[in-house]
Amino acid sequence: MIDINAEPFAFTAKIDHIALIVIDMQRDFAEPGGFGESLGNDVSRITKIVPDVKRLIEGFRKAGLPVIHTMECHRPDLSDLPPAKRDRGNPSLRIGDDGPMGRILIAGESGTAILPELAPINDEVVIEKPGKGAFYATDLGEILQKRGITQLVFAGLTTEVCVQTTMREANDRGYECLLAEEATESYFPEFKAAAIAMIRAQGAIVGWTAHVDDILEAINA
Ligand code: C5J
Repeated sequence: MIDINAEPFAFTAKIDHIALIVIDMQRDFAEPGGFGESLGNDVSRITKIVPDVKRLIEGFRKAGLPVIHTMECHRPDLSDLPPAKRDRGNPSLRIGDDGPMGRILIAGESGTAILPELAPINDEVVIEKPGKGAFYATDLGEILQKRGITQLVFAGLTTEVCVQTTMREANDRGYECLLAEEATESYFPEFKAAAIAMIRAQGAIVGWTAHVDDILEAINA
């Protein structure tokens, strides 16, 4: 066991039971022409975290620790897309529509892919999820249980939507959750700050937050 410098207090990492989970680092959220931009967001903030996400992934790989990736996406026939999700708001492109990088957020389309710099390697688990949370309608829970994972380090997009939702799902299922601050981002800086504050408030009510350097130093010690 090793303590990671974290907020609101040290996170005691159990190195045999910890995994990194990288949430939705997909072209559709990070690149012009994708889903994120179709919702009116400025996507330029998102790509700035790629170097920090990359070094976190590489640190886990170097330490021989599991890296799990998630992708928000739907089946081509949209059978896993509730109308309430597809029809909400007034995006320029809806999920399933043809966009410049293929059909928006549809499994197998080039825009739905994970950014090439952060692509999964070898036998890393990739969870395709139709919801914001990675436990909903996926086999993530069984995979973690089988591998004896009880602690999750979180990175990815977006802090207050899919990252926070998955952290809350994980926390309720008994996982200890640590968010890597520089390796997550939102289209709205104030939402990122608020999500970080909410997560670690009230004695880590959802989980801990820590700097990438502190996490890497601990897992590579
Ligand atoms: C959103 C996500 N924001 N991955 N998805 O719709 O956070």
